[in-house]
Amino acid sequence: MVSLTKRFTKLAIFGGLSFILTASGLWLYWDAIQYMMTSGKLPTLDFQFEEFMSKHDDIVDDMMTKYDKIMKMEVKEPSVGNLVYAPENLADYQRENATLLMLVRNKELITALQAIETVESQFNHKFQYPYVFLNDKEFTDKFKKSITEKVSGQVFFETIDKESWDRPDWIDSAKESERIKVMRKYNVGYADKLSYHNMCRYYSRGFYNHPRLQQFKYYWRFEPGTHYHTSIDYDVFKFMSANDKTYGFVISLYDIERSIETLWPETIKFIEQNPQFVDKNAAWDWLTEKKQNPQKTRIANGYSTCHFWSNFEIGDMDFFRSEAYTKWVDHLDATGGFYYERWGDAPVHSIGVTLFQDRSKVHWFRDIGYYHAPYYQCPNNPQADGKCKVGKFSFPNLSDQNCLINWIEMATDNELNMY
Ligand SMILES: Nc1nc2c(ncn2[C@@H]2O[C@H](COP(=O)(O)OP(=O)(O)OP(=O)(O)O)[C@@H](O)[C@H]2O)c(=O)[nH]1
Ligand SMILES: *[C@@H]1O[C@H](CO)[C@@H](O)[C@H](O)[C@H]1NC(C)=O
Ligand SMILES: *[C@@H]1O[C@H](CO)[C@@H](O)[C@H](O)[C@H]1NC(C)=O
Ligand SMILES: [Mg+2]
Repeated sequence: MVSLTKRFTKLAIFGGLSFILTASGLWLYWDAIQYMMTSGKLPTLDFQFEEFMSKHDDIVDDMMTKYDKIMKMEVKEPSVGNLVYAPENLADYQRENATLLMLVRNKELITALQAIETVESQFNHKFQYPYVFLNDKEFTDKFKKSITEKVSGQVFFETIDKESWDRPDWIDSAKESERIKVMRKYNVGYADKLSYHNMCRYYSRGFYNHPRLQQFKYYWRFEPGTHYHTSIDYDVFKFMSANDKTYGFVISLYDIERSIETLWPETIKFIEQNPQFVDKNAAWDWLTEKKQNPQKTRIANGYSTCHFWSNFEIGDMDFFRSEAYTKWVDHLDATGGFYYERWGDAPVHSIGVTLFQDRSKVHWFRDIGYYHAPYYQCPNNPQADGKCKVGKFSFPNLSDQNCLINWIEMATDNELNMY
């Protein structure tokens, strides 16, 4: 249906004014009917107008041109003047209160080892931060032994208690299966996989209170199968601390709008009841942007769906433990949205860190080369391993998923001066 719409619109541009009116009229009509049928609501004129006016392909081209230009500029490391480099003598090194963190299944041993190898060789052998591995099941001896042999720092293997991991009993299973059916119809990835819902919920509102993680302030989350393309010679945790950052990311994407239809309305409900938690420098414009993918913003009921991809993130868990974030995610959880929809931890983190604190606390690690299928961040960094093409983002058909430029243009005053 989308391609039919697109074709109509394209034809119209070449076919003269009368055809433009017919085709766009049809488009609005068609889209509005679909929207009403699936949501049971009337479409808002505001979004209809935005979609009518937006020239999707031109906007995407423009964004990718800007992206390419920025990624091709040479960067090495943040130009803050307070970086701490790898010590000569690790025995005396005063580390930040931080850990590397991976939630992982026993069967992911091989891909976990690959990820550890790049984290070790690009960063951690120089600093030897500890690792925490979390699992909802017991780790096997084989898993623990293989991992322990690969890491330079101290290592903890921890099990997650069922209370924090499992789907709560009060979730209405009839409603859940009904909603899963709808999401499947819209191809929402992992909609019918319970463990995935549990994982997203746990990464949204659980991990930072795990007894083992309570002893740490900062975490660097990483995932099996990911790759770090650049050598990182400064201590990223000390960078966060010295520069008053609470959240760092590399890739920023739009989300599957059908997975988070009520995340934003529930958030608005929460802040109407708790306005004191909203920071005066929250990233409103960024959160509600609707130019590049207006249909996403509409289906997500006002949230652009743009988020920081969380499979690599460096964060301050004391922020996640704060009253604002805690009360908000408890509110979210009580709606059942982690099961009736398929809320990801990435949009939850992203909304939290840009709404309840000054947006300047978020840092784009522009210097770090990174890959998690199917997306790259591949900067022009002399410290790169040369295994990704500078500026490469993904397959060209995924270019419209990139919203990093929104962050640079709408949410920060000085992002490009950080390097
Ligand atoms: N222990 C445990 N870890 C899980 C489970 N599901 C996911 N994970 C971990 O949670 C993280 C995110 O899961 P992924 O399956 O990579 O999710 P994703 O990145 O959205 O999807 P992919 O594109 O398939 O990588 C990874 O570190 C997984 O190893 C689970 O049921 N148990
Ligand atoms: C590390 O941070 C956590 C969370 O803020 C805190 O409870 C703990 O005492 C800190 N540890 C050290 C050694 O400072
Ligand atoms: C995008 O292109 C890649 C490779 O050309 C293909 O494998 C993938 O299925 C395409 N994805 C979509 C969403 O069209
Ligand atoms: Mg993954």
